[in-house]
Amino acid sequence: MPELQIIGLPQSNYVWVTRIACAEKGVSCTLVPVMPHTPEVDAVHPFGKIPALRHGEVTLCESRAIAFYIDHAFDGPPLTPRDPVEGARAEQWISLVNTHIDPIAVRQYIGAHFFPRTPDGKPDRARIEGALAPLEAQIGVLDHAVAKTGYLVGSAFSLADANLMPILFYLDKMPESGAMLAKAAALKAYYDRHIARKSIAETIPPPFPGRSSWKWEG
Ligand SMILES: N[C@@H](CCC(=O)N[C@@H](CS)C(=O)NCC(=O)O)C(=O)O
Repeated sequence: MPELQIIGLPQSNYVWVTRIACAEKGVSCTLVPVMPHTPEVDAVHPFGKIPALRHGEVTLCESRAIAFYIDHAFDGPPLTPRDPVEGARAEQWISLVNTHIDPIAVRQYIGAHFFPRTPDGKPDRARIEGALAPLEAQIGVLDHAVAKTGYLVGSAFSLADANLMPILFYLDKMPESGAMLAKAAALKAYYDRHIARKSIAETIPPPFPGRSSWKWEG
């Protein structure tokens, strides 16, 4: 069996999802920790984004497509329900998180903390302040979504949860969003329970180079 490579920095929430998918399926993978727009990535992704996958002759990009391949090419528990309605609900949540929550939570809010592009390198307060109201509304939506069963879909862990957890990990670490999460009782309980799940706990990325921990120190 050829080696399955996940190509991209482990701190990327989308790379992390694909590593959780491998762990859930019991598929061993080798991480190739490279930045976006490097030759390894550009060889697979037409726009140079991470993650990319290489497995023998198979190359793929886009986290959802990579997770589909991992789910269907290997034995092990299904990553999304095979029931059409429940499966569609999982896809619905993956899409909602990727198209609504990731742009505000990761690209705008977390990006403004970690990659501010300000002259002094300090967090970009304008971008942070601009994200707070939509972020609070989104946390409210997620809090409501997981309140009943403790999962985004049905009553079992699925790729929908795997896709959200890396974002919650970062929101938990940042000051404003950490306070919002602490107040959202159902979502906080959901986060605390699933962050201890083996597939997630074992794939938590190391802090960014130059930082000693994920604790936010400004
Ligand atoms: N839709 C893509 C998004 C991937 C993505 O945005 N990756 C980020 C890192 S988390 C990236 O490569 N950013 C570099 C860029 O946008 O140029 C997926 O699901 O894989």
